[in-house]
Amino acid sequence: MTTTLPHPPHRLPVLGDLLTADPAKPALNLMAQARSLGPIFETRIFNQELTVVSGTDLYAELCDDKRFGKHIGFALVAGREILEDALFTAHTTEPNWSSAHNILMPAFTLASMKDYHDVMVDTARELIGYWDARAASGPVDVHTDTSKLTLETIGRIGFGYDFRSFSSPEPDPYAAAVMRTFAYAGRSTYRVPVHWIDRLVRHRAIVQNDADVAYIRSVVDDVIRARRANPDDQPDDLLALMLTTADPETGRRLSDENIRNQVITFLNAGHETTSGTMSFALHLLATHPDIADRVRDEVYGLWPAGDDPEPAFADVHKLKYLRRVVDETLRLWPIGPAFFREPLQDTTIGGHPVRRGQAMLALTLAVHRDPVWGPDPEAFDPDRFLPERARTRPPGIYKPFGTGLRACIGRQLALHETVLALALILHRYDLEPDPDYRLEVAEEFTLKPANLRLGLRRR
Ligand code: MNH
Repeated sequence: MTTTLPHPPHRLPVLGDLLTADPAKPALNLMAQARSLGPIFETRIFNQELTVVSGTDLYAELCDDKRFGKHIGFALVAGREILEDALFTAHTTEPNWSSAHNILMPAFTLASMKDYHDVMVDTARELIGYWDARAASGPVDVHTDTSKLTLETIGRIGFGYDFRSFSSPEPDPYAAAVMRTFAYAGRSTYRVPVHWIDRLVRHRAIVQNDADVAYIRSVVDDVIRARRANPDDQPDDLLALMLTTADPETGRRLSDENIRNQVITFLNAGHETTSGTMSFALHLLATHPDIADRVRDEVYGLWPAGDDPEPAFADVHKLKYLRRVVDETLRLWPIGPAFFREPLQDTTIGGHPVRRGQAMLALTLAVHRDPVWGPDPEAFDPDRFLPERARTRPPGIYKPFGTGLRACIGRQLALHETVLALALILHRYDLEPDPDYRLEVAEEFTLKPANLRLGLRRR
């Protein structure tokens, strides 16, 4: 049995692998290191050890909820300081995790998407109106604008909040604060282990973040207070669900403070991820015109060219090729490029002993590009997701939404919103890539295409 794992070269005392780490692009860097270090290796920055798993068999093993669970470490620690035991940052054993999970799950089923469909159509039309007014004067800033779309959608579905992203010239102060806290958490992957040095190094960022967090909390607290004051006048949204429902298993209710943290969690988790998916898909479609043409044929089959589409809920599920485009986009660019796991007991994985509770990373980004995907895993080929081709691959290697109990609760919502928006965009515009643009991927907790601009021509 092997007892020592490979680690990056040039390891130093105290600093560990700091020299070979890349705090700006942690997942991309770990994927590159995995190519030479193999399916399981170990990194250490200061005193923080992390076992990185990128081999397909070991990754599938790490996803077994009977032996491994979600680990709250690294960037999630920074998130937890703000969001405490809300869904994303809770330990699975905390009572608020299962209560919130039980209360909210019914709002995220495929059938529940019917309730959100009209809001999604409205917000997508707002994006298109916004682009109609701008496209003639040059390329649009894709990711900024898809993020406006997804923030509007989750703001309205989540707690009846309209950020006026498309109508107001200035970004909403709440939206701006959310963006900054997100970037802050993304930069907090590794911290200097000495508390006062850490505070000193990050002083300005910490002051700004504290102010942002206080502001975000006050906005949401005000909304909750207003709802409590008018209990009979609840719109049909996630906030109302949390305010009025008890956990069906235990009868527990969520506290107002916890509900506030859940709302903020949904705004964060539900917006940059979905917009990143849309942005990468638009980049891939713009650079693969043959695939964009196939999508357009499918879309025109539902809503003839020239018409103003009236998308029905069921239409979204008829767009099977477009759905494969989205699946393939999330294979190549899983917006959550990795997730943390920990052994529930001392155990071994691939013959290596691992201790209960130690930090392990399931490196989705690398697994999604493993040779098991076929001869050219880097190529954009939506038909990989044809059922007959999917059946030829081992199970458990495609996890853009995480795994098991702690998998993404918003998966159906994200997929419905993404397919719908892309369909309407391709119905309306030809995508004209900037010939000089080379895809540049930024990592701020999630992956996103940096500085992506696209020319849009009304069809
Ligand atoms: Mn989402 C968990 C990816 C959209 C709300 N999400 C996760 C995880 C991944 C993920 C990966 C698991 C993280 C971990 O194990 O630490 N999420 C995505 C992607 C998209 C996405 C790729 C879009 C595409 N997520 C959304 C949307 C919402 C949402 C939309 C809300 C409306 N996600 C969550 C929540 C969790 C989560 C809440 C935590 C669930 C839990 O642990 O119980």
